[in-house]
Amino acid sequence: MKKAIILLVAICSISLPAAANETVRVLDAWARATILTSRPGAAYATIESDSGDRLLGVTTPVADHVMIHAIESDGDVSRMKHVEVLEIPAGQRIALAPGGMHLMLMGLHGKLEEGAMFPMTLSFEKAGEVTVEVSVLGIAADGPQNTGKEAGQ
Ligand SMILES: [Cu+2]
Repeated sequence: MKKAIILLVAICSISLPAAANETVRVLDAWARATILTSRPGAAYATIESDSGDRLLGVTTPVADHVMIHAIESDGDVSRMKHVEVLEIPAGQRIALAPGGMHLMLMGLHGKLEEGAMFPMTLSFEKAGEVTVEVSVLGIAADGPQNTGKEAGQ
């Protein structure tokens, strides 16, 4: 009986989403719903790597191209800065979140509708390509834990 349970656990861990890779993990990928296709969309995720890696680029079928953006503040003014390569230090979690680093979806092919999902492929120097499913949350969402739907949000 115990053997059967162990086997079941083993099967379950194999069927985890494609985001699970031996060296790099891309967790909680989400995007904000968009109203206008003329404005870029923004996607977020948490990335971690056991041995350290570098994110070289991102693609998705829902947009022409994806840029890695950081926020740079200069006094009261904050502006977006294009990041060519995002370093993922070993054992650290890099959180892409509203108000900070994000993936800018340039040239959206259509509105990102709340509740929809779309694939996004992240290319890492060592781990190669990691494709994740991105959940589209509400336009006021701050993340998968705060979808902006709770009272008072
Ligand atoms: Cu941006």
